[in-house]
Amino acid sequence: MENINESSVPARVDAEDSSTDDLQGQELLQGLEKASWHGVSLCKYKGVWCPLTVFVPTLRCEKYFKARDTDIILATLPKAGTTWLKALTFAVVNRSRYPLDKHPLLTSNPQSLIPSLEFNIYDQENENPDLDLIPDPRIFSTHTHYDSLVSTVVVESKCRVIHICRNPLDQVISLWHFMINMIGIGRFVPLDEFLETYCQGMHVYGPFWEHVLGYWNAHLKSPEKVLFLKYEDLKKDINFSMKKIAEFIGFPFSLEEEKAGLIEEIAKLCSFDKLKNLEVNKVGMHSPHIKNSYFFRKGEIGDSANYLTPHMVDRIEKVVEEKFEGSGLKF
Ligand code: PAP
Repeated sequence: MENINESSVPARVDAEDSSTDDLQGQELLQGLEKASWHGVSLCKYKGVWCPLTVFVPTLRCEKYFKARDTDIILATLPKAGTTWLKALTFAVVNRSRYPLDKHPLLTSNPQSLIPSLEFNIYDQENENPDLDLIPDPRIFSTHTHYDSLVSTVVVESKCRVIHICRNPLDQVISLWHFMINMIGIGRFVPLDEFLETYCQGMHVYGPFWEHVLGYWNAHLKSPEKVLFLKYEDLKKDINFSMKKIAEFIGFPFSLEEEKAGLIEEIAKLCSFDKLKNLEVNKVGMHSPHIKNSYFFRKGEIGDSANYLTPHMVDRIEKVVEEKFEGSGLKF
C-alpha cells in the first residue's frame, strides 16, 4: 500500500491544464459516496473503498490497460502478504537471469521491483504510459477487487492472477500499525475505533470480505486463471507454495533445480528475516511517507493476539462467520 493521504489528492482541475480523464474523473467523483477514514480520504467506486489519491489512476487503468496473455497480476488486499508475494514471484520468474548473490532483491525493496497498476503505472503523472516497452512476462500488482479487474484484465486475456489472503485478525493489526506509522499522515487511532470501521467494511480497498470472496469465487470457477493463496500456508510450507506459484505462472522448477536446492535458496532470499535485515529495507524510503522498513514489521501468524481483546476477536470473528458462510473458505 502506498501514499493514501489527502494532501496528494489532485486539486480540483480546471479545463485549461487538465486531461479529459481528469475532468471525467472529477465529474464521476462528484456522484460518489466519500468518507474520511481515520484521516484518509476514500470514495466508494463500484462498491470498493478506493483511496482518493488513486481514483483517477484507477479510471485510467480501466480505460487503457490491456493485459497480455503472458502477464502476471498479483492481486492483494493491503497487508495480506503483497511484499512477500512480490519477492517470490520476481525471484521465480527471473531465476535464470540473476545469480542469487547479486540479486536485485538484495538492493531493492520488492515493492519497487513489481509496480502497482494504480499507484505506480497510472500515477498522477502517467496518463497512459507505454507498457509495450516492458518485456514479457510483465508482472504488476493491484489492490483492487476482482470485479474491477475483470473489465481490464481477465476477460480479454489469458493472463494469470495470483491472490494472497490472510487471517483478518492479523491483517487488521498489520494495517493498523502501518497507518499509524506513515510519516506526516499517520496519527494514533484507538484500536477499537479502527476495528469498528474495518468490521463495517470501510477501509482501504474494503470491504475485505468482498475483496477476498471475489478472488475466491473466481478461483473456484477458473483455477487455471486465478491462483488463491493464504499467507498462513506460505508460512507453514514455503517450498510447496513456491512450487505451486512457479507451476501456475508457467515457470515450473526442473528436477535438476529442485535437486540443486534452488527452491530452498529462493525461499531463503525472500524470507522475512533476510529481507528485513538488508540495508535497503532498513534505511531506504519507499515514498516520502513510507519507509521500506514499514513493510517488514513482525511477519508472524497470530501477532494479533498481542493486541486484540477477546471482545474484539469476537467482533471480527462474527463478521467473518457471517460474510464467509457457505463460501467454503476458512481462515
Ligand atoms: P502492502 O499490501 O502494503 O504491500 P504487505 O506486504 O501485504 O503490505 O503486508 C505487510 C505484512 O507482511 C507485514 O505483516 P505484519 O505487520 O504482521 O508484520 C510484514 O511484516 C509481512 N511481510 C513482509 N515481508 C514478508 C516476508 N518476506 N515473509 C513474511 N511476512 C512478510
